[in-house]
Amino acid sequence: MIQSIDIISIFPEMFDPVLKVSITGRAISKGAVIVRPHNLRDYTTDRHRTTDDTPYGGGSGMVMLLEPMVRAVAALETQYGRARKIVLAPTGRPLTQKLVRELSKEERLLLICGRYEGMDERIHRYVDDEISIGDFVLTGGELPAMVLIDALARLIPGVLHNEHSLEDESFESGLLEYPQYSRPSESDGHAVPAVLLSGNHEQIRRWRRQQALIRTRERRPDLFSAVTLSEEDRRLIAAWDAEQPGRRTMEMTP
Ligand code: 9D3
Repeated sequence: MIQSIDIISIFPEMFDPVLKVSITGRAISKGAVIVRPHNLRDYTTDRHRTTDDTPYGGGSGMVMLLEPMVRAVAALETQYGRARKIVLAPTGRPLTQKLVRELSKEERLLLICGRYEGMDERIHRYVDDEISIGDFVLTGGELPAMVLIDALARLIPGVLHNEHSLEDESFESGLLEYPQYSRPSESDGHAVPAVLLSGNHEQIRRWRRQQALIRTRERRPDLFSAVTLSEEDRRLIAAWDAEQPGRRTMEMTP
């Protein structure tokens, strides 16, 4: 269970608003988790408090200096105890719910955020993992660190009003969620699917399973190909396909 998360960044104040509000803020104010952002500049030793320099071999941009990072890591582990040390970087392993669950079992995390074009490769001698939040380019590791903290905070028991953990398991089982509706039952000519108002819970369960399957096939073929379909799943998919106008069956193919 996570006790504390330390963060090393040149913009520690970026974390303040996020730590105050929402689920993360609630987890922190309840004392469920302690989050401490630290300024990398406090671990520099030169007069200008330098945290970056030009890359050996040339090229554009700047590279985060190794030494301030290493000093910060050492100081924080001495002060607060051993932590699982994670560097946020676009070259890291993709963040998944499975990895979030694994990290949620640690007592302490130490997150290292980079800026500029990247970090000195030797940082890997001092850290346990390198994590990315997806294949898009941000300006630094601060937002990815906040994404990770948010995902971890909602797994702390008592942080969410209703425990989502079982639903999460179903996401981990590999399907997107079914569509949801609330009041009104009709809006601007768009009605809520009648089955959801029927009170027939077995039919509702089947409809939701069918929608989850169809959506996943349409939007996330990568997830869909990894799912093991039950006999019922196959029937629900076949029934959906048969209902769709403009379908082409084998018989129609010349
Ligand atoms: C020219 C190569 N660039 C990588 C595509 C260099 C580079 C750009 C931006 C290196 C670091 C960054 C800042 N991004 C992060 O630190 C980062 C990140 C991201 O940009 N996307 C997804 N996950 C993450 S985790 C850290």
